[in-house]
Amino acid sequence: MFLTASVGVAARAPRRTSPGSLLRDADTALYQAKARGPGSWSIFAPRMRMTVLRRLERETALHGAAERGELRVRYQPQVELATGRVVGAEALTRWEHPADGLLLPAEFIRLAEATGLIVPLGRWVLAEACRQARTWSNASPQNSPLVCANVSVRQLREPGFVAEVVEALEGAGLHPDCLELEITESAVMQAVPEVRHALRDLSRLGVALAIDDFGMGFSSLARLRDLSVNGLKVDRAFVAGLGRDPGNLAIVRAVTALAHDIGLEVTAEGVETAEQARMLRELGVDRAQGYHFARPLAGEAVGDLLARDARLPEGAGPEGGVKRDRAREMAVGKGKRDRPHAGAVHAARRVRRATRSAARGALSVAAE
Ligand SMILES: [Ca+2]
Repeated sequence: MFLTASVGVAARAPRRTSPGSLLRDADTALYQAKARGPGSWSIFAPRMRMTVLRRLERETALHGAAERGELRVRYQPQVELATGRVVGAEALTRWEHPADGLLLPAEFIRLAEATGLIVPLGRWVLAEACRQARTWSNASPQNSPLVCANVSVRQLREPGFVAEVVEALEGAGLHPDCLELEITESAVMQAVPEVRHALRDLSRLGVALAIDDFGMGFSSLARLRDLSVNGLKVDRAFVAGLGRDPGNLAIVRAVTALAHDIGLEVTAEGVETAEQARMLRELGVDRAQGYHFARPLAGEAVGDLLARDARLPEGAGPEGGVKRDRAREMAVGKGKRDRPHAGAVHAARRVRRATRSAARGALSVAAE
């Protein structure tokens, strides 16, 4: 069991503060502290009252948003850099808020994580993504992509999470090889026992695991070898700096080379220009996603790309310029690799995993 404490602090204003309002102010500050995540603290300021009120309203609205049909999942295609083929899609959640309009994950995922609503929300998105992946697979069996779902540490710590994944896969009739779960670097690096066990069980199930936003925590690649991880996604901040900052180029080159050496696949996210795509291709990065290739799309639109065996990018695209979406997306879907047919794809994946295991074994022998 893990216990954390959050603290809200309020100071008594001379002659003006009753004990009741002092407690209420401390409670408001506590609410703010909790919004920052476990183990945080906050000192009361009057402006917090409005912020807390808005947050309470949003929290109330988020309850049951899925049941009311307000949540959508969009899928951002991932391409194999060498060919431009769509090999997967990351599932990204959108909330059509009745009053505030379309909200991106950055506007509600932290709230969902702080309140625990991420658990039912994540479960819903995962089930949706698996169903969509099965639909793609049925329509284009020769070209069925990997669907990638974002998973928070809160979900990973839930005792029944692995069973939920199994239920989502079975409910959709989707092979575990067709699912990749994206886990943030900080979540993996906490490496508490229940997270380690969940990662191990998911890996045994055949689900791929990728480290999301890689580089933000500069975690040790060596440590990833022990955590059942199959790949990593280079954070968009490094991709954005390619061509401008030689330091970023050096980091992406080093991360890619080391990751490949220990059998991890590398995906670049936030690719917005042809120049970035070219540099990433030259560095040997396996997969990429971003507005240069395609923005997040409805499931049917991705299905259309797969059916046509499209190569991305296709022209300028209807959205014209790049609309930056720096939100930490709650994704449920990633790209798959070339899939001449499902059997060959699964076999190829198994070979890659065996290679990774061999690489891990070789490295641990070398270290002894
Ligand atoms: Ca992600």
